[in-house]
Amino acid sequence: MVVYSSGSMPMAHNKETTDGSAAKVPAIAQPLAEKPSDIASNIAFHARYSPHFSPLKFDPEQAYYATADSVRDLLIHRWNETFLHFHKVDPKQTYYLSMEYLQGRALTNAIGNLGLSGAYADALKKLGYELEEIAEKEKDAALGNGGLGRLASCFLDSMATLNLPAWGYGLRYRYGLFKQLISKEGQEEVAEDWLEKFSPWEVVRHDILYPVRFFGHVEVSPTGSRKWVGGEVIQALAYDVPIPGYNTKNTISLRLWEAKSSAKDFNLFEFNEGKYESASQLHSKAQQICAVLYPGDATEDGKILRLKQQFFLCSASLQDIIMRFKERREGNMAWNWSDFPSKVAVQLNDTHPTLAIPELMRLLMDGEELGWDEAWDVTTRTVAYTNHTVLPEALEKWPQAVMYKLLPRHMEIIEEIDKRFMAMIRSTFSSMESKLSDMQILDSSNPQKPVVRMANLCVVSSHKVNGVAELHSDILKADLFANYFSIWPAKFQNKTNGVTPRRWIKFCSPELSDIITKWLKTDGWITNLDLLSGLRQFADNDKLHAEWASAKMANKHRLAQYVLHVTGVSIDPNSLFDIQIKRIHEYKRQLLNILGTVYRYKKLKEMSIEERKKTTPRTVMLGGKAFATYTNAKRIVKLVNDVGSVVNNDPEINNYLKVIFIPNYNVSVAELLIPGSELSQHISTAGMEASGTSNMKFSLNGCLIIGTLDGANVEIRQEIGEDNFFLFGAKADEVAKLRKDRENGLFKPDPRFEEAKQFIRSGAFGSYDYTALLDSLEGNSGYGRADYFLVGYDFPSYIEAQSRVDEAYKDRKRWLKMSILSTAGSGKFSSDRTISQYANEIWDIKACPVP
Ligand code: F58
Repeated sequence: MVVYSSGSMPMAHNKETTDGSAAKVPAIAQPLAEKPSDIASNIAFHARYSPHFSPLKFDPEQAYYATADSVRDLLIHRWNETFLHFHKVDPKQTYYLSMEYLQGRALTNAIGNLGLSGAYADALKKLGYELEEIAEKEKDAALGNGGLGRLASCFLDSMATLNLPAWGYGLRYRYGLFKQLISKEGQEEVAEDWLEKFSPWEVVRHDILYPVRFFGHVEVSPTGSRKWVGGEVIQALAYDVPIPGYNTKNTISLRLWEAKSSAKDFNLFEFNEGKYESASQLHSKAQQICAVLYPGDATEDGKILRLKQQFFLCSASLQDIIMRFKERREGNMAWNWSDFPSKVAVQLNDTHPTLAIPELMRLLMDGEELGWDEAWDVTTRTVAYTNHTVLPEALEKWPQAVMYKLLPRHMEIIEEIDKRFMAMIRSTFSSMESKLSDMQILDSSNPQKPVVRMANLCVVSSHKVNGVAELHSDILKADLFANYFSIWPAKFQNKTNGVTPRRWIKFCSPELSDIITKWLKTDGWITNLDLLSGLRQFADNDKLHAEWASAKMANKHRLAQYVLHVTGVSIDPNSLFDIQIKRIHEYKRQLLNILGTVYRYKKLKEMSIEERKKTTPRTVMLGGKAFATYTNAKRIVKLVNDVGSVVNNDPEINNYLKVIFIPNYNVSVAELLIPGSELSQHISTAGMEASGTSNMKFSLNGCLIIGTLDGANVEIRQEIGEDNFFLFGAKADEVAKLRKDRENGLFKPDPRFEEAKQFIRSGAFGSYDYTALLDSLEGNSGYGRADYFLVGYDFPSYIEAQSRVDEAYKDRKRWLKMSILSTAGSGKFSSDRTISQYANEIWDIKACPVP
């Protein structure tokens, strides 16, 4: 521990005092420090003069905050330079609107991108600390739920790295995604408070404040112009998070909106009368908006709150975008609103920010006095939409009644968009008339529950619509949006997802990264991931094999320590590390994994000791959060834990099989798990996973994949080679017929599948009654039955693919070669590639590097 005494420099206790090193560090502000001694001084300065804790303390936590403050100095400098440069050049800019960002930790990433990891490690040593120990103190910023949120964060890293003029916009949720505790009952959720102390990475912009209205009514003036008035008005205040690019000065912003009420909304009179709640009503309404990510929406109030969140993001962001556009045109008499799309691109990350469309129309028409046609032209040339799911239950449909109540003017605009769209179809594509009811934005087919179909509004109003992997984009064109595709073929694109190689290999697996750099004789692959293909020529090289194996083993040891720490179970680093980490969902089929594992356990039990010795020892790890109200997902979590308790405590078997549920899976945990993995499971029912992105992270880290032909698996397999991918299962185009066959009683379950289910039903894994969960796999029809996700159909081919894995693992040379080829084939899956394609093919923006 290090403390500093008043009047002197930070002082080191214990071993540090013996050589007095920490005592020699003067506390001097050096915001642009890049040398270890200067950095140490700047950290010491922040520990003393930017205090967040009582004086005289310099525990790891204080050291973390002081270190973050020091890094922030340099980020703010670069941020200001970037902002000024963009202001001067005035390029077209992209605004990425997303309800989710899964940023994870920032410290290691920031100093890595700044090229200062070594200097910060040395500086902290002078203060008596190891960088890793300090970095551990940071809480994950988990303002998201899964792949969609993490994709947004990878995209920001790539936008900054590629020097693109771009901004992220989101909400500053007080409580991000819940923390998952695992007890005897299964998953429990507790609030994860990333702001409990504070975040050193955000800067509040007190000058960036916009009013956002809810409820109220529309007033029509004698000239016919319309204005939304009344209701409640909440203020949106900007908090900016710096996003440094890798190896560049460019540092862009993630702007997160916070909801606030103002002092005039506080009724002092009522408060003094003792009416405390009504006196601060608006204050508490404002607090609700950004309180939590995905508040429950079973009730009407819940729905209103979610819609408020969405509108809050859209309205504040668009007011900000318009303000910036106008500010840059000041003094220039010649500008026109039709120039807007040549300066502004708005990307909607799924349908959650759809309200940006009617809000932009409203701001242009009611605020800037444009006519409908002009406003529509500007809006449609500005907005583009990314779809991330084809699951019908995930396609947003808002009750029209709720929308009328909360956003009366926007509903008028949506009605008009719908009306004009239908008229256009009738006049221009009359053959499509029979399809109109599917294509309409307003769906009133159920008069009890008329809804607004947000995806339809997005497709009609965007100039580009994209899916996130080739297969998914094909399904959009052939199925979900087939009617629109037939009238607007040029509108539809594919943008296969990617991940940032900085966070997902360079920083999380430095050992493997160094080996790659050594063999490729360049670190250029970090920003040009295609260079990884250069590893192919060494795929059989024994020296590379030895180095590769030792880096993987070091990562496995690190992971084993972590598993011991969080679960108390010791795992064998010589066993095959098999990992499935993702949100728990029936379509992702964690149930298939655990049923396969149960089957493996049963077969091991039936073997003689000699036979067991010939098997491939495995450690099966699963992790992921189940949405709090998703009952079957929670049952799956419980089952994995129950199976683990039995298997891990079975002395006959636990040298050959361990089953671990990794609690509280998040970005930081993924950074430990992925580098230590050897096999990972991406086993969704074909056609249901839009892309997947962890598959890319695993493959990049030399982990082999067992998977279905779904989402980006298809492209990963193409890139790394069919021989290096353990494929099984039905194909996407077979799924509909298989479901039909089942309905007609034509499905014959494999006896191995029956055996695995029966083993669970027998009570082998404790007294919990799994009937309800297992019954979802039984029967040929009925809600929640008939195995909609085809677990039973795919089970035999899954078990067989797992046997191929076991055999391949026994051949160390073959396995290492496959592992190297996985990394070598991962070049395509850099988010730099994805973002370049968005920039060129959708946004039409160019790099704007700070000189
Ligand atoms: C994910 N969607 C897709 N949605 O499932 C995944 O295949 C894809 O790789 C990823 O997007 C990025 O494109 C996703 O994460 C959500 O989390 C929804 C948020 C709103 C509530 C329902 C889930």
